[in-house]
Amino acid sequence: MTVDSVKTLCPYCGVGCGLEVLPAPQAENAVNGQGQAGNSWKVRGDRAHPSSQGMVCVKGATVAEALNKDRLLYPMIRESLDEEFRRASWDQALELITSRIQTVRSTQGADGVCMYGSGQLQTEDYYIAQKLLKGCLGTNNFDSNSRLCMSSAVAGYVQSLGSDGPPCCYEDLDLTDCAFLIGANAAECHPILHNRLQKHHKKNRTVKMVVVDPRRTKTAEDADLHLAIHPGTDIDLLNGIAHLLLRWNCVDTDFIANHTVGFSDFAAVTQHYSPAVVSERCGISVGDLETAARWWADSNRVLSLWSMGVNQSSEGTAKVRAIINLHLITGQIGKPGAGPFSLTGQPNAMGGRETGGLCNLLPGYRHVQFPDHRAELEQFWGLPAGRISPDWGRTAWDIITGLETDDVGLLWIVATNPAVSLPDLERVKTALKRSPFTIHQDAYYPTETAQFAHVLLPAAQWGEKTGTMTNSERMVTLCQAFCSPPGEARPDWEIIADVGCRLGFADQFPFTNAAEVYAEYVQLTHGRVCEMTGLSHDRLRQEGPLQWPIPKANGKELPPQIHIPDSLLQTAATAKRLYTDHQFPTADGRAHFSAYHSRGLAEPPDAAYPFVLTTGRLYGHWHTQTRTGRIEKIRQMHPHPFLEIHPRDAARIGVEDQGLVEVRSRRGMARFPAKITAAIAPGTVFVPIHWGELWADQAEANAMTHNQSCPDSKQPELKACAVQLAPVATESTQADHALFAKTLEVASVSSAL
Ligand SMILES: Nc1nc2c(c(=O)[nH]1)N[C@H]1C(S)=C(S)[C@@H](COP(=O)(O)OP(=O)(O)OC[C@H]3O[C@@H](n4cnc5c(=O)[nH]c(N)nc54)[C@H](O)[C@@H]3O)O[C@H]1N2
Ligand SMILES: Nc1nc2c(c(=O)[nH]1)N[C@H]1C(S)=C(S)[C@@H](COP(=O)(O)OP(=O)(O)OC[C@H]3O[C@@H](n4cnc5c(=O)[nH]c(N)nc54)[C@H](O)[C@@H]3O)O[C@H]1N2
Ligand code: SF4
Ligand SMILES: [Mo]
Repeated sequence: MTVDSVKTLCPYCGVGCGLEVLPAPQAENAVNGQGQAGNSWKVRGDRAHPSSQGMVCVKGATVAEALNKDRLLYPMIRESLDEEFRRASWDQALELITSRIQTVRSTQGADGVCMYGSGQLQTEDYYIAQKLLKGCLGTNNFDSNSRLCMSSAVAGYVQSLGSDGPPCCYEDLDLTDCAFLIGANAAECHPILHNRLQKHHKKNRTVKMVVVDPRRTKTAEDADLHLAIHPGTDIDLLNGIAHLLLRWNCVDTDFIANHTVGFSDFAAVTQHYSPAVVSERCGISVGDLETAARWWADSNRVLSLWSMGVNQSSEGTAKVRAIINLHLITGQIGKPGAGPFSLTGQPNAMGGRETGGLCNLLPGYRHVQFPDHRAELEQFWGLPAGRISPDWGRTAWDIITGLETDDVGLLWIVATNPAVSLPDLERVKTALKRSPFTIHQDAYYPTETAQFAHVLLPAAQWGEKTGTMTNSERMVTLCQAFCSPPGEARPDWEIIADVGCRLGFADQFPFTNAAEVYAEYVQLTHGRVCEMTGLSHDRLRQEGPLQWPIPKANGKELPPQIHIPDSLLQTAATAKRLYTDHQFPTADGRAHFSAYHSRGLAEPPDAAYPFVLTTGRLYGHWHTQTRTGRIEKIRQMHPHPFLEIHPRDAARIGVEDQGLVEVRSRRGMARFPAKITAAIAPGTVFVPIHWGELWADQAEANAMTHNQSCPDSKQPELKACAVQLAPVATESTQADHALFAKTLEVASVSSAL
């Protein structure tokens, strides 16, 4: 397939920038480094994309460079993990999978089968997987890496507002009077969104920007106020701000009276959070706390933006709800420039939620525990009543414990690399080794997870398949294919549907292309908050990206959204924002305050493990590096992992800049060159998450982390665990760096296929 220019979406972060892809000039279209004939592509920002208006960061700009490197080309199988993989036909591989699923169903029941997916799947892939697992097989054991990412945001929105769905849009970044970023390093992780906010912030001197992060990140450097709280003290801070707003009487009493419930319990809780108490617990000055509260009080429009510093916590849902509480006491929701805005991590984390891609959800923002939701799905899918289980399936972590207890008989991993990204990695790897049958469906080989698989299935990835994704502001983009998949790689939905047919569910999987899958799926959003019955692949191709809610009117599609001038902002607001009428999709139509005290970290530091280790991301790399580790420019940008440590702590443990430090928790250890910096507070250290065992020796962030999770969202506390530090004696720092230069070796391994 060759084309002039194709519009698609960046496959990395949830900002969801539009891309335009063109074939590179012929001269560059030579045979690539791996010896396969491959095209090269030129990527530029799509100026017509409403979310990004032509902007891209380094990841989007370089993504095409990874298309032809180290790809998994054919299905591969082996009987046991100590054997070599051998090439198989699709028919052999899928027959093997089908017969293993049948065996597990008849010996252990359907709940012995698990699929673990990812926010990097397209909506069509997600939908087909829900239909197969939750519908046809009758097990809710589909969970995704969104469990590690967005599940606290989902639970917080559902509990406080009645439904998932961020109510804001990116235009709010241009309209706010106060941006309150908490647990989000947008400058590195949502760079185009951050740039847009900075433009507004720099142009309008009265606009305030607050960043709440234990580290002085690049984002914090751009803020008017950086609250460097101790890890895990967000609820203290948020309740402390509410305490002051109530004390100063700077609350929206009409909004509270007419549109909320639970205010008095919340107000009672905040009484315990005096400035003196909060200042002490969070490690910030009373003056800074008062400034933050003052800006909340004085701003007409407050927009809070949060990400993993909030969600990845053993009280993640409570943190999300504490943020929403502030919006509810001040009436800062459902209007331009305001609202609680969760920044999604992955490009289709939102689509995953819409299609029910967590083990407690069903398509169309439905929940497994509601009988009417299950019945609607069973009927729509043509399945017997009672097929869908009313219970939560296995969460990501429950899959691991299920392997430990032999309750999981088959694990199918799609578009995620859990041998790097799950917490308590030694335990995870031991469990994966026990797995009777693991399938890893991925675009690349090798990956860390492949070594635990019995079957490898080659997936077509970005650029090689057409489907949709939804970004943080509910904008749906058609990601169009512009080249053929390499080898025998196939789109994820097609592989899963093929197995569905082989299992005897051909009636449920009659699809011949992704557009048909989408057409079926959108019907399930009818009347739901995430209504998108007005969307189709054709419409998205013709009109470009569109934001939901977008209903179909009496069988006729509504006119496309048009750009509305600022003078008519209120009209625009109704189309772009949720809850502009202050009616919430709860039983009583009101938003619900929560009243939580902070419980603090699940594993606080103590005498034996005196430091808090926190983890996160760097601007250039994407997660486990399957793409970005293979892009020279990005490797040069971030050549090796490191540990950020405050000068005082470095002196105390006796380590110099770039000297090797051993980090040990109760579960595991790793070693990193020290990066001594006052950007991190004493007592806390930081490591990036990007170096799994393929890319560096003993530099896995998750070797140390634990699995303690939020009771409501089951999202693990990946942002904090207790560690001890010790310098490692080495001959020279140069030698240390050699430890981390594994990338070149890796690049040659896949030629074995
Ligand atoms: N460059 C790049 N961008 C990405 C990704 C990537 O891999 N690389 N991944 C994408 C994905 S999937 C996600 S989920 C997002 C994540 O986006 P972010 O959440 O912005 O990124 P992180 O670095 O994981 O964590 C954010 C910050 O939380 C802070 N933090 C730690 N503990 C606490 C705490 O207790 N309270 C508060 N308030 N803050 C705390 C950390 O210091 C860190 O700076 O990024 C997306 N964008
Ligand atoms: N300590 C700590 N751990 C964390 C985090 C943290 O902040 N701290 N963050 C967590 C979060 S928020 C996230 S989102 C996870 C991310 O963790 P992972 O999901 O494990 O990371 P990725 O490297 O993005 O893995 C995606 C995989 O999908 C493959 N892939 C890409 N496109 C396709 C496709 O179209 N089809 C298929 N089948 N495969 C494809 C890639 O090659 C890659 O192997 O990590 C989590 N783990
Ligand atoms: S900001 Fe996110 S979506 Fe935009 S180009 Fe960068 S990685 Fe891609
Ligand atoms: Mo994420």
